[in-house]
Amino acid sequence: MPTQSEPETRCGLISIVGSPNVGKSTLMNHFIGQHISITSRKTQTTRHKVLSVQTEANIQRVFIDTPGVQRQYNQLIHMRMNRIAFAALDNVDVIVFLLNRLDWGKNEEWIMSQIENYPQATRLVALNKVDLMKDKTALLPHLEWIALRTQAVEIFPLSARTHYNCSALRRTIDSHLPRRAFFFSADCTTDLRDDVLAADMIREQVMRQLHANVPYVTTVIVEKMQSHNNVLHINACIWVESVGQKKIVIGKKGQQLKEIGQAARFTMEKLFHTKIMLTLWVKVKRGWSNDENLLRQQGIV
Ligand SMILES: Nc1nc2c(ncn2[C@@H]2O[C@H](COP(=O)(O)OP(=O)(O)OP(=O)(O)O)[C@@H](O)[C@H]2O)c(=O)[nH]1
Ligand SMILES: [Mg+2]
Repeated sequence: MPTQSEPETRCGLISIVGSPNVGKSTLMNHFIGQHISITSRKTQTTRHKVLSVQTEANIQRVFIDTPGVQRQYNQLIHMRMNRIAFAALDNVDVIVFLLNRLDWGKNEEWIMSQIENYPQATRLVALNKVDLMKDKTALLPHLEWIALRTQAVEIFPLSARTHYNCSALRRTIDSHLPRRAFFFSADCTTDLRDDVLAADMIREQVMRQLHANVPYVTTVIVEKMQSHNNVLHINACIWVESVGQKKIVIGKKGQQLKEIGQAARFTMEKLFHTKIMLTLWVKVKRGWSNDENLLRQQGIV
């Protein structure tokens, strides 16, 4: 029961952190019931911190999805992504360390050592993608070891895709949120700028539709976003590193670029609740992933 001086509401910051591709963004999107953070089968899909807010009765959950962190990297962008991810653990109330099933290697050891720098947060561990495990009893002997290794308050085998056990994790998160006033207004869903969200939705399609190396050498910058006669006009540029990559993104007679644009427009229309007119260009800039200005424009600082 709240005391007289304590507010009736609970509110807190929950960071989801882990290796690339373990399902952090899928889990956050499931929790908030919206596709705010982009997802794909490829690693390094999320490049910046994605904050989303969910207000339900007297509880406000502020989720922070983070880029997958990597102990070893050789580009400025990866160094920035690591920095963004760990900075997102500052002052949070709950850290959800997400693993891919029982995968535990040097990267997870390193992430754990970083998480130990944030003792203020309740530490929860979730083993995602257990829908891919035929024999779930194989989990049991490992849960104890992971509990010891991580000193987690609780461990949750779950599936962000099938939603198995996700509500148990959510209930535990709720019980660790402090009694305090809401940080955001009840109708707020994210603090991301619309141009950053739009650029992400375009890059999501690049990640999903193109194969091999191209998604990793691609970035998207929205240059104009303007409403006119109830239509949101968005002009965006897809930056790649070479002329060959530009040809792949455009495709035969522009077909590939058209498909990227159509799918991105579809997700953006749902997100922004309006009709969208999307114009895309592809430009070449060698070494953009080490380019301070382009990274800054995408909020990767
Ligand atoms: N089978 C299965 N696949 C999942 C599950 N959760 C996520 N995935 C898939 O795993 C892939 C990566 O998911 P993301 O949510 O983008 O992973 P992430 O950890 O945010 O990745 P980065 O942002 O690159 O670090 C996608 O293809 C998801 O559909 C799950 O519970 N089960
Ligand atoms: Mg992600």
